[in-house]
Amino acid sequence: MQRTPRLVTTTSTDEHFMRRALELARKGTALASPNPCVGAVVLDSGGNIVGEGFHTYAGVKHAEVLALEAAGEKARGGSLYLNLEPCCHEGRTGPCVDAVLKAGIKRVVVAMRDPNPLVRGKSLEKLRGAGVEATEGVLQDEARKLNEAFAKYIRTKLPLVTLKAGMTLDGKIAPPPGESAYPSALGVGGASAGWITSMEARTHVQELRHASDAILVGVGTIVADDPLLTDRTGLERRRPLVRVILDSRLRLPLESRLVKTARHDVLVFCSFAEEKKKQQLEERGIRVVQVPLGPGGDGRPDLSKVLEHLGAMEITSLIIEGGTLVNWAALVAGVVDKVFLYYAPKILAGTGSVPFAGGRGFRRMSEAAYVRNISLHRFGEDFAVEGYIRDPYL
Ligand code: AOF
Ligand code: ZN
Repeated sequence: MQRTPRLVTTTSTDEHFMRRALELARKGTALASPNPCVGAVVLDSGGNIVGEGFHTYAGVKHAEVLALEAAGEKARGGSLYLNLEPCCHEGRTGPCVDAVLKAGIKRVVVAMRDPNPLVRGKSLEKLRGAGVEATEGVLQDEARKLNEAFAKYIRTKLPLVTLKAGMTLDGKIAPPPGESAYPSALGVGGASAGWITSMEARTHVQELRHASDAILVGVGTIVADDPLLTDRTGLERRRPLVRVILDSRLRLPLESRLVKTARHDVLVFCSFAEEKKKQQLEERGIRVVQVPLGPGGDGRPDLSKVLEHLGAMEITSLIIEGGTLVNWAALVAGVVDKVFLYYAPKILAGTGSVPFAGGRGFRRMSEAAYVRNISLHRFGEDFAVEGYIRDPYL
């Protein structure tokens, strides 16, 4: 009789517990920022889980300290799994590396080094110097992806910028302006008047928003679509999603849904502020910030100044959601770190429909924005391309 070969799945023990640490870390999404998402698992000397923890900014304590506290004396002689190297500096809390040593942990497994310039490998060295076995790099790719916004922010004080758009296969984000059968509340009609992408894709956009600290659109998108720009996942977040509008001449309609729902979570960047309009917006709890015009000569606020301002507010991630001119402005300014582009299996064709990125466009193939390290996703009938124009870790 022929024997059927047994299928053996080989997930190493280290990967198994690191997966759990990452799962815990993800519970910190929208709660840990501007700090990283960190999860920790403590095993006793027999390899049993005796403590777990994850970081939330409001909770202050770092993940490893929570897990060590849960384990108590059982941690002695045991091991610690963490998706991020422990810290070795005095911040809002003391150096975790000392807590690890004090608990008598014999082996530490981390997925990645802490990109924080105050740490960056120092804790691993300290552990090894104290005779603790320290392994790094287990599920590193996943860990780096989870904390890519933190990595960029902690080194540059600027948010990670994701350019997001939903479009047809031929790269159109809306039919010709003014021709929609369903005009928006503000009477113009545009991209949202009849969705391009599927419900599944739009549900995923909500997840992107949930994991982001801020969202930005141009005032043209407010006039055309009257969007709310909110996180509607229903999941808890520590800080509201900051809604940012690029509006060089303060055209933002007072009757827009955005203005009506502003709760100190709306920020308008302008270059020319008419005092009366500024006051009207400020009376409604909207912050108006004047920044110089960008170098593009297109009469738009300087995006790098906008990002500096957001970074100073501890915004670690920003999604740009259009429209066509803002998308172009962001690309040509070189401020885009990554793209998340959703494609619906539709073709609009024609020169009148609105392209993903309008404006002048790059003039030569050699100037084109190059998207690397691509992942493909499926959302119902649609697919999405996620990729990087800049490596957040470089
Ligand atoms: C966290 N949670 O679980 C770990 C972190 O200001 P502090 O004291 O909260 O320190 C924040 C820094 O600590 C952070 O930038 C990162 O380098 C390091 N590790 N942070 O918030 C954690 N392990
Ligand atoms: Zn720490």
